Amino acid sequence: MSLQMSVEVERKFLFNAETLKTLEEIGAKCVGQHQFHDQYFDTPQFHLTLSDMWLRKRKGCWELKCPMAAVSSSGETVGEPCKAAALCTHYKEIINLSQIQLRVKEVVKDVHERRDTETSSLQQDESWFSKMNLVCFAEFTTTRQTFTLEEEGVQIDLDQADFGYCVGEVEVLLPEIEDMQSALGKIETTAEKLGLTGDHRVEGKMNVYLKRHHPEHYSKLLSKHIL
Ligand code: V4E
Repeated sequence: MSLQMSVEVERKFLFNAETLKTLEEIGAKCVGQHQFHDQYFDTPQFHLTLSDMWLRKRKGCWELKCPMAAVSSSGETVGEPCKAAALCTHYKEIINLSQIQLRVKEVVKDVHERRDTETSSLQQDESWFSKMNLVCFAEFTTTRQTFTLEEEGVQIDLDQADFGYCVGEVEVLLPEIEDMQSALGKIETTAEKLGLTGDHRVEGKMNVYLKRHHPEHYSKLLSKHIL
């Protein structure tokens, strides 16, 4: 991803051996397979994730996913009447480190203010997150096969996490202001082409990881309807 800030709209799905055949039949192009290790960070009190903010380090780079205000650039509430909306998630993705630090600081304000008197620099090096009392709460490696469906402008990822969970996702990346409805339409069309039938959201890797490894954290997120 090259944009400093973008909106990721995606629908997760469960896949099997047939999915590869279907991808070929519908004209999806395989653009490669790669592996990455993710480390997710939060305070011990879960300030970030309980605000639905997901801070991670992937391939040496910081990334933050956070909720998007449900308001369009014209000030109207973004309507999401189609079935696709209920099955999709959309998050703002930030990869600029200063912007990430600002967002994190807003949420972890209490902790940060207490520690501000102790140190005042160190924003560029790796100690900024320990200063904000952030610790790694989840880490896993994913092997990802990526496809594109050019006529729909979507990316399709097939992920295998090293803790034994496989999940696919149909994804559209938008510059921030662009139309959510068109992204949902592209995802819905692709889902139909792939023959996806489920009418419930499919769990992501993090859901399954936390349920297995950190059930208390998982329950807190569930009770706030974040997962
Ligand atoms: C858990 C979570 C987030 C962390 C990242 O999740 P995900 O997009 O599943 O990871 P990945 O590896 O596919 O990232 P990518 O390479 O696509 O950038 S971000 C938002 N959530 C919450 C969440 C949710 N509540 N429900 C579902 C279905 N997914 C995620």
